[in-house]
Amino acid sequence: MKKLSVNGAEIPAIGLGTWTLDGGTCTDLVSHALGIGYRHVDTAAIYGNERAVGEGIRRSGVPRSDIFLTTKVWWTDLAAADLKRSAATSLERLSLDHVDLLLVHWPNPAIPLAETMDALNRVREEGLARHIGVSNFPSRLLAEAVRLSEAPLVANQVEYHPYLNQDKVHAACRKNGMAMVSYCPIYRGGALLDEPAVAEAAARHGRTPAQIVLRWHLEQEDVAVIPRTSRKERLAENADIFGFSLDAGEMAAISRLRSAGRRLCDYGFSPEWDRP
Ligand code: 1BO
Repeated sequence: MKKLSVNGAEIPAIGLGTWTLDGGTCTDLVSHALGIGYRHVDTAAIYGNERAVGEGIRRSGVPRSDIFLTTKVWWTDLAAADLKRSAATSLERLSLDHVDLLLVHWPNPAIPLAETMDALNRVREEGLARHIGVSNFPSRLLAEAVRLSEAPLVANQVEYHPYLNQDKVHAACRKNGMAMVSYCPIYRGGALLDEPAVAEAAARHGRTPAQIVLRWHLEQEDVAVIPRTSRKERLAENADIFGFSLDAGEMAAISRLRSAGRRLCDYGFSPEWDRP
């Protein structure tokens, strides 16, 4: 499976997103995904499923060292002591001694970013995380986070799909040698998958519309995807996107959908987003 080499990290280009999965379903899906070849799993303290994810990893029998596991610190826990406690508690729940990537889940303007980045670096130094990064950081805040971090940041995980222009964030990630990891990569299905640019490419390649959209992500430099599904049969479909490619015309047609400017995840605590 393709990996992104970014600032010393090797991130499998496709991972399993686990947001909203929990309990036995989550354990089952993580274990099944790893069993069919996934090597990248994404969770977060706020998802409430770290125990289930850890159990899925153990149940899969896949060696821990073969798996790239990400978790995240919630935005209310970004003061130094809270961040350290959050990282340690995540590991307790996962029943693991380290994660591969620890992300600041959302920025928090009420807590100095310098304090947060310093604490993140200390947690990395102590071995709780092999790599560090951020999530939901617009380009201006990403530049600030990079400047404040001793260790290179390896990823910024953001909402990204053909309905949302993330050129500025993508350029900022590339400038700093980082991956951009797309969550909600297929816009939770629905309307996007019926768009003619997507449906026509699907018919031409004999692929599903979801595979076309996931391939659209991977055609872009240093972009990884973490589609979430609660259906086992979809796991194999989502990962089977390496045997074909989209040409420039297909990429452009799908990318034109970004004029819609639709965002799924926007909250009272969201930062000021980049404008296209
Ligand atoms: C509120 C969670 C967004 C994706 O991790």
